[in-house]
Amino acid sequence: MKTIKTYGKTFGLAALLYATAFAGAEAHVSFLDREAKQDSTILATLQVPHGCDGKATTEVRVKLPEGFVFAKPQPKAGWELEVVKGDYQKTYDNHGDKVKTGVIEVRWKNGNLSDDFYDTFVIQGKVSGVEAGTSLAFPVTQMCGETVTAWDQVAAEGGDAHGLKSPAPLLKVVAGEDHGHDHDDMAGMNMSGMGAAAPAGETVKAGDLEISGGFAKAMLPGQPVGGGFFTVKNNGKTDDRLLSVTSPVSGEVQIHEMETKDNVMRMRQLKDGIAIAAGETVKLEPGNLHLMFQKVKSPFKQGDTVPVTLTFEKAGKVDLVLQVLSAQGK
Ligand SMILES: [Cu+2]
Repeated sequence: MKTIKTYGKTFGLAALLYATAFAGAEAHVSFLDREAKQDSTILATLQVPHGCDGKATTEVRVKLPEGFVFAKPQPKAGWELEVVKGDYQKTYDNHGDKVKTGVIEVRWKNGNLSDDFYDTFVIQGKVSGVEAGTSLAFPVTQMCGETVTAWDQVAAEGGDAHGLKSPAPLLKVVAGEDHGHDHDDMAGMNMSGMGAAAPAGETVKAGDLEISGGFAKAMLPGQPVGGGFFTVKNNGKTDDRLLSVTSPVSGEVQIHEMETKDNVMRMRQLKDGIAIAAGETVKLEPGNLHLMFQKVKSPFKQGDTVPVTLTFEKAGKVDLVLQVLSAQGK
């Protein structure tokens, strides 16, 4: 008898093999790479090896320690993202700018990670002002529906972390070899503060719609997700709607909305697309409405172009080319 379980549409053979390979390798929530150099910008990659007593993980919350600054979480397909901002205890220098506030907690919500599977959750950030030899603790709350596991235990000074039942993931800071420029020009940005005006890309007309200023942001190596933006003007007398977007360079393009309220930034997928009312102009821009390219085949580089096909309810399919700007969208 065959026993084949279906785990939802996105899982193929590769995912199953992946899960098998990692099963039992690590019981705790921990970092994939447990060391980070002083004053380096890193992708802190948390591994979630299992759910809660057989139940699927639905939410992962990570508190960021002092000394891990200018943080930016990586959005994940199938999860909503929530970012809490607050004050740092110290002031950090970001290329001459004094930075006192930033992301202090990241929450991936409303997902569904089966207990049988392994996944990673990534936060880019800079290790700053931390002495070599120090371990930074990132307390994690793993939720499986109503069941909550707190990975927040930290061994007392000099104590043994191995004896802890639910240790917080630790990142050990080691001496860096060079203190030169670590090209972290992507650090220090928050996810909403980079609303630079898009340079004029090509303008495309389709029926009553005029689409202009298309651009995408350069992606960092190892980041599988990219953002895309453009402006749509509806010159007509009928409402239209952007229904979906596809691109040959990405496995899936989602339409997202970002919103910041009470220092909490939320990002969610708009499954019904975006309304383009008669006579209105709708702008997709950083920190607001945007396209999110998932499963990108090779990271967008500045100077590249990204072809997309937009499907509108009334205007139909429209081809557009997005210019890839810097990671800041300038
Ligand atoms: Cu998004």
